[in-house]
Amino acid sequence: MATSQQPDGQSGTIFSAETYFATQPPPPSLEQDVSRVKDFLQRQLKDGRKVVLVTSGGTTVPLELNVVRFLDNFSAGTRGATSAEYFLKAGYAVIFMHRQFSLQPFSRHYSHSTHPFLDFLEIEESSPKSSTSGPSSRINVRPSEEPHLLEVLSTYKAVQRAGTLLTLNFVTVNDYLWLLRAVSQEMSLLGRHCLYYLAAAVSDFFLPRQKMSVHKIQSGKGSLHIEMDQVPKILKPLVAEWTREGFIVSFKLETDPDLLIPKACQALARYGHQVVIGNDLHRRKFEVVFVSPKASAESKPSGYEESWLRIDLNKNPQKEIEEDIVAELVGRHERWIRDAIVTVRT
Ligand code: 9Z3
Repeated sequence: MATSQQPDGQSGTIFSAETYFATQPPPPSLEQDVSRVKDFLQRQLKDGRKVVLVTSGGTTVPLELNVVRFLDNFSAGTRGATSAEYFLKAGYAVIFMHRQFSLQPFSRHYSHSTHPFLDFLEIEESSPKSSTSGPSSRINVRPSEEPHLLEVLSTYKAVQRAGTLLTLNFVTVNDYLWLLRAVSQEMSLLGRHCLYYLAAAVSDFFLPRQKMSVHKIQSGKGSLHIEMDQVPKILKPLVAEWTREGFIVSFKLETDPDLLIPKACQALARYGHQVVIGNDLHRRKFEVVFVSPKASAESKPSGYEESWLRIDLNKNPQKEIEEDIVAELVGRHERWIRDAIVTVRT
């Protein structure tokens, strides 16, 4: 553990991933989750499917052990849940690791806030004569909603039958880190046939268990001062140690558009993974940028290239940018697998 004065005047402890996992406790459900992941991966391996880990939603940072207050990261889970559906459609098996209660594949179409399902159900009252036995009323789906519901429901049922979607939950940044490490270590079994799609919005700061108040922090002493420590840069061990050959895609969220490309390049230079998808908070639904190392003969990349993906929501309001993001990544992942075969043969 190192104490540092950071460039923006912040001070605090910087945990290495190793120190982090040696000092912070695993979530109670970890063992059970890992055993579900193992079973799932064995099945996919047998069926010869590629597997993608999609992380989705924001992490929390609890301020108390008996948690009443917490810091949260922005994310509804739309990016992750929508992308998971397109990966399933492209033939991938999906481990969907998401923040509890954030959006999920399929049910996202009927979110309680944007499209509450009770609003498209209708009650059909039967006539008193016919109600001698059984319930006197029936529930019908409003006809205008039926085609879409039928499409979503039949895809959902087909995915359930095929057993190609595994859902895991996290709440805190600590749950997220432990789970990400465990799942990626298991997935490394698949070599190049796995893809990591890290869309969750992960806190950069946390409060170590050792510094947390046991009970609810009391008011009455004026302002509240909390010093948080920096969350270890988890992409580093993910790329270098936990996943042997997986194709790793991380997301970079910024609100200052000038920072998007430099920050994406910085992440690639630091961690050496395959793609950073940059998105601006307010433009993320219709514009993203893929930043990746430029191909070169040597093992070190000779700079980075950017490619913008935009959709026109005025022309096609139903279009989801995740459809094009996933199509692009499926192509890149395929080339990544093919390149390895060529390298081994030559
Ligand atoms: C993203 O940038 C996601 O695309 C969004 C999706 C969170 C913007 P919604 O769920 O939003 O559709 O509402 N995710 C990554 C955010 C993040 O925390 N990135 C870290 C960073 O920017 C690196 S891992 O430093």
